This record gives sequence, structure tokens and C-alpha cells, in this order.
Amino acid sequence: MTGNRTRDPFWADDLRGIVGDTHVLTEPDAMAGHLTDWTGRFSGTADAVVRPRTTDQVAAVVARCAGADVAICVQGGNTGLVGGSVPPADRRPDTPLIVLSTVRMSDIDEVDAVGRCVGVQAGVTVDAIDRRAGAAGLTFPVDLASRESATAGGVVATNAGGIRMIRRGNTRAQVLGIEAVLADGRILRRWTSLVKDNVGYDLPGLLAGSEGTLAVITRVLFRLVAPPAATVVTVAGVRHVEDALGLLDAVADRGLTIEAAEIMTEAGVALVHEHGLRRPSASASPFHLLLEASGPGDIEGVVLEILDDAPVVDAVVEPGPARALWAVREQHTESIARASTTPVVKLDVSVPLRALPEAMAELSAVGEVVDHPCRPILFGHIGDGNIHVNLLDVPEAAAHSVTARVFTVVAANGGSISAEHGIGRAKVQWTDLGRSDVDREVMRTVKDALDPAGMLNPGVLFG
Ligand code: 2HG
Ligand code: ZN
Repeated sequence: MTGNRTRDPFWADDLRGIVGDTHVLTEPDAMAGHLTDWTGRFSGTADAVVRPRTTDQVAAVVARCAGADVAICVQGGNTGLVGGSVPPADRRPDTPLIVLSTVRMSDIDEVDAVGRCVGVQAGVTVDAIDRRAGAAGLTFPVDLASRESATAGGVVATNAGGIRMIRRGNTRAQVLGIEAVLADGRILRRWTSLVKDNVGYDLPGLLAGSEGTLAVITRVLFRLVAPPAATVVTVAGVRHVEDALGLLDAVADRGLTIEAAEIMTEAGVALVHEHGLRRPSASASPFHLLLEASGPGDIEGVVLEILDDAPVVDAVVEPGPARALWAVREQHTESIARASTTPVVKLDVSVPLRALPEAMAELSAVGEVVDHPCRPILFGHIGDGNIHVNLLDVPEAAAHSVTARVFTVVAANGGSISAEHGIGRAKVQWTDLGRSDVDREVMRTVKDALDPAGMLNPGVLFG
């Protein structure tokens, strides 16, 4: 801790006074893990990594930074995929910057079993929230493959979608209350389990999805729900995306509830298998639909009847949670990262369901129309029209042009360039594809009102 002290900026000692000596990191080795994102595509530099423990400490750190013109990059589990939680590579040399890590903010309140909610600090992981909810017979409606690292603050800041979105809505829909530190160090607190409370603007809703650009989220009051009594998980191999959508309709028509609906391609399933996971079924199919259903009565019997009449190549049906079936889907991200010879170009997009078959065909063909190596693997949350376009082996110099190609296809199909991962640093230059000039001006007005000096997550969401 002491090696670099003489070269430390004058404000670093003040921050040590607030959070404690050992929680202001300035040594390159100690900071390294906070400066690069999970994909390895985004890295930046910082003068210090600061790890507060309480909201009051965050408020004091932010106030001190505001007074010294120090920018702040907010970081939760650092599992984001658009570079939003690491500092910029090209920051202005005259603007010092700290990474504010919520890693020590890991308190969980007692579950309110009657109001069905729980208050947590920003650094608590999704998995920890769900375990605490589970002990009270409830479940956390947000779930995603990175559950053991992704944090409360992170999923709210990015308005994460995840695998339960189709059933429960996105993270914003789970936020009952919020506590956040504004750019000048004041603490904003809306904390009530009331589900009806219409006094003015929905500020918690505004902070959800703001990607750390409006305030530092320190605590969240989350809605919890009763888990389904029983679920059945099916992985069905199909030849066409239309067949997968048809199965979803059939399941809903028979009165079952769709808890999750995911799509994989043969290339993705084969890759995950190469990396050690059992295939869901022996037959190769162009697409594999993973469907989790709940409902009254004999869920499995109904699913089997539907499959009997459906154009499926092969299918496996298991009682939930069917972790081995889910693992095939959830291991995609890691297997793809291991298989690509270059940092993966990851594009999280959505299109209207009616356009999905055509859009998936066009996106799968992206590799054929570019003049450099590019191996697309598509997967994602089919029920939400949300496809994760992962492009492997793309040379760094070609990443921009292939991204533009994908976004052109998405825009032409009436889709969104960011379904659930946010804009971060990765997509800043493309926001005009999804929002009008006036819309972006209003967002800029909000940003300027809450963070006039542009000190919170500079370079994220806005150029
Ligand atoms: C998922 O759905 C995540 O598993 C990650 O959103 C998607 O790796 C990706 O592209
Ligand atoms: Zn996803």
C-alpha cells in the first residue's frame, strides 16, 4: 500500500480517511482486475480503486471527488458486456478518475415476507439475494447466468433482463425502492414497500438502466415473488425458428405458464459439448428451444402431448430445475470466449417476434458477407425476441464494420441495438439507431441536470 504514496494525488489521502487505508488501491497490480472487463475487449486506466462499505462513505467519497474534479467509474461485479463498468482507455489526462467498487457493500436485510420484498446493499450478488429469498419461501425475480458475480447495483444500473424476464419483467419492474448518491454527494432515498405510490416522477425507474451516469446506487429494495410449485424443462430440437415460436404458442394456449424460453443453435450446442457438457439430445438440429413451464395439473403430460403433435426433431423433458439442461444454455458465454481466437464481438439485440425468423437468418449469414474471418454463434431469450449475436475470430480492425453490419440488419427489422446489456462504451456511437434526436436530447438534459460536470461514468451512454 505504501510504495506509491509519494506519487499519490492529493485527494487520495482524503479518500483513505473516509474508507480506510486498505480500501484505496493505487498499486497497478491491485487495480488490474478492476480495469478490464470480463470479455477482455474493454480496458482503461484509473488513479485509484476505492472500496466504500456504507452509503455514508459513498456519499463522502463522491462529495470529495466532486470537490477535486475527480471522475468516478462505478463498478459492481464487473460482469457487464458493453464496457460500462470499466474506466475509459482514452480519458482526458487532466481529469483524474477513480473506480468506485461496491464489493464491500454486501449487507442483506431481513426479508419482509408479508410485503414480499428485501432491502440489499449494491454489492450483494443476485445469487445471494435469491438464497435469502429462498429461505423465506420466496424467490428473486431476476436471474441470469452470471448470478454468482452480478450485483444488485449492477443489475439495476443496467436494467438487466435475464432468463426470467419473459415471466417477471426486467429488473426495473422489481425495484420498489432505491437509495443512491447524487453527483454532489447528496443521498436520494425512496424506500417504501408500497406498490401504489404515485407522488411525482418515478426516480427509481429512471435510475434503473442509467448505467451509473446519473447517481451511484447504494441500496435497493427489491420485490420478491412466490416460486412456481413445480416446473418442467424441455429442450426441443427444431428445424426452423418458426417451429420454436409455434411451441411457445402451443404451451401458452394449453394454459401453462412460460417461466423461461431460450434458443440455441446447433453450432452453440456443439461448442458447449466440445467444452465438456453433455448434449441435451443426440440428434443435431438447426435450433434448440429450451422451455421451462409451470402450471396447474400434469405439466409434463401436457408438454408431451404438445410435442407429439409438433414438428420437433428430438426432445428431452425433465422436471425442473433440470440444471444439466440449463447448463448447456448458460455455458454458451464461457465456451464462446474460450473458443474465439480474438476477443468476442458481443452484440445483444432484439427484434419483434414476427421478424425473428428472418432476422436470425440474416444475422447467421453475417459471416458470409464480410471480408475477414467471422464465426457467428447466436443464442438468447427467444420469448423476448432477444438474440445474443456472438461473433468469434473477428480481427480487432474489423470489429467496427461487422458491428455496423449487424446493427443494420437489426434496424431494418425494427429491432433494438441493445436488448438487455445496455449501451456502455460499446454502443455509444449507434444510439441514433434506436432513439430520435429529441429523445437523445431529453436524455442529455436529464444527465446534465443530475451530473452537470459529467463526472459519473464519463464516456458511458453519451459520447
Ligand atoms: C446471457 O443471456 C447473457 O447468457 C450473456 O446475457 C450473453 O454472452 C452473451 O452474449
Ligand atoms: Zn442474456
